[in-house]
Amino acid sequence: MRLFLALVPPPALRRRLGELTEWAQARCGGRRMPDESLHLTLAFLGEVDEAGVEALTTWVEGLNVPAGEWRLDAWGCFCHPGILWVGGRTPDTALVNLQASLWHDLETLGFGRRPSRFVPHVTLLRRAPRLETQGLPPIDLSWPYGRLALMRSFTESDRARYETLARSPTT
Ligand code: 2AM
Repeated sequence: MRLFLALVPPPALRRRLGELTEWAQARCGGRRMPDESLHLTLAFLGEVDEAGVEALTTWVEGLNVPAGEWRLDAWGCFCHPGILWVGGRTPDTALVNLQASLWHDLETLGFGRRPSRFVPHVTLLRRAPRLETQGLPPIDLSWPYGRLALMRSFTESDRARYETLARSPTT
């Protein structure tokens, strides 16, 4: 299974991000992320075998994720694949620390794909042909979090779909 660890937005923020996505798509084109798929990836694990899924599930279900609040105040893009995202203007220390601590545990569990850089972002559009972040409206949203999700990604009818396999306890 192709797995990743993510934060899932609370419902009100998900709706707001959905509105922004709709607005951005009208302007930039491309494929929008469905509201129910919006997330922040903290660790991408790639293909994991059955024993790995079991070990990750047990670990996530016992994980203590310190509560925090991520400020979303910037638009950004990965221009070549045409990805438009929202994220923070400055690196969020709590998220950077959380990502590092997750990778510390993951490496102990035998997962070794720690990326060389971490750009916390929420993808809103993919393959957007008219990608530009200039002129998009200012944003300033808050994302309170305290739980982590172990998620599986798969393709269905040429679309990426996500399924939650496990969640850390509420903090
Ligand atoms: P994206 O939103 O920037 O595409 C499931 O695919 C999640 O894992 C998405 O959030 C995706 O980021 C991220 N992802 C997919 N492939 C990845 C890779 N090779 N390295 C890091 N993150 C990846």
